[in-house]
Amino acid sequence: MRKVSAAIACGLLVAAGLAGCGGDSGNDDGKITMGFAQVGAESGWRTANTKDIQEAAKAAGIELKFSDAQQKQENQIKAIRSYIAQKVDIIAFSPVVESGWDQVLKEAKDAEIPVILTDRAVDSQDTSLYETFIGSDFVLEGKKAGEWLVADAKAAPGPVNVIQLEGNTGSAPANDRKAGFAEAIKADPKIKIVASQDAEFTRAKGKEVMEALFKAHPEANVLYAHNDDMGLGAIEAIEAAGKKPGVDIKIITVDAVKDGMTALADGKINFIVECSPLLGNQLMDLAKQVLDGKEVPKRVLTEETTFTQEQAKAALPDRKY
Ligand code: GYE
Repeated sequence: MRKVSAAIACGLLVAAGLAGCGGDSGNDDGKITMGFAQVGAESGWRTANTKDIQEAAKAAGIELKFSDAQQKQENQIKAIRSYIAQKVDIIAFSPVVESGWDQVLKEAKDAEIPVILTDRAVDSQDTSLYETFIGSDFVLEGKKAGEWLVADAKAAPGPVNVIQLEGNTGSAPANDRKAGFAEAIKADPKIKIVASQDAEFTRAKGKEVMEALFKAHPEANVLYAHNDDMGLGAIEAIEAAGKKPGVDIKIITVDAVKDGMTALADGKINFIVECSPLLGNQLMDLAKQVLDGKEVPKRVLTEETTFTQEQAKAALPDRKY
């Protein structure tokens, strides 16, 4: 086990000209233990993210304690508390929702265990409660989705009526993808969101909610889903209603996991905004830097692109997740 305080003390000794802290400043057993509190296993994105984190920890020689919160904040808080009790060296987690973290983050801080936010943000005012936040710009993702629709709607003869399937209520990607999209579609008053509902980022809920919303809004001709999985579930509902996904109802999703990209290449989805789940290597690097007492940027952004149907066909053979 090692502590940041030890790393800092070591830094002071080096600054004072005293040698001998070794490469792994201040550790007692040389091994880093990371407690990772994952959101759940709700989507293809999440499965790829978990696998990537587990593989990256192994490659970096970091011992990983892993927990799955089944999309419940209380489970994640419990997991974090248990990592504190186990005196792990560092905690990383992907917060299910944005609010309600201050107390448990203070407990980690008091125990001198640094915290890295992966993938999703918290809304804590006190940013000293975590070292850094690594992940995507979800507002930008929503904007890219909306901008595609604005461009596509130029050719539309009549109203563009959108059903929106939202990710979990209160989660950073749901909040931000909704806001970015709303901002972008302001450019064309012809585009209206006729219904918008939480479908929990899962395929099953995507199908169920789309069934209900489409029944209530048969005038809908666009679906914007905050992730591929909800979009894929909705495709089943659209087909069951006797409509053609990608043609009668244009579909825009976020993530670009393999199943989503396959549906895009097959013409059932029209546009996907990429969100990369491959955060593992960067996370392990940041953890090592933090534990070595080095300054790390407060925000580390993931780079990502977008895919049309043609681009999906070209990218699919090399898609890793
Ligand atoms: O888009 C969705 C997953 O937080 C970026 O969570 C992540 C989102 C991702 O369930 O598929």
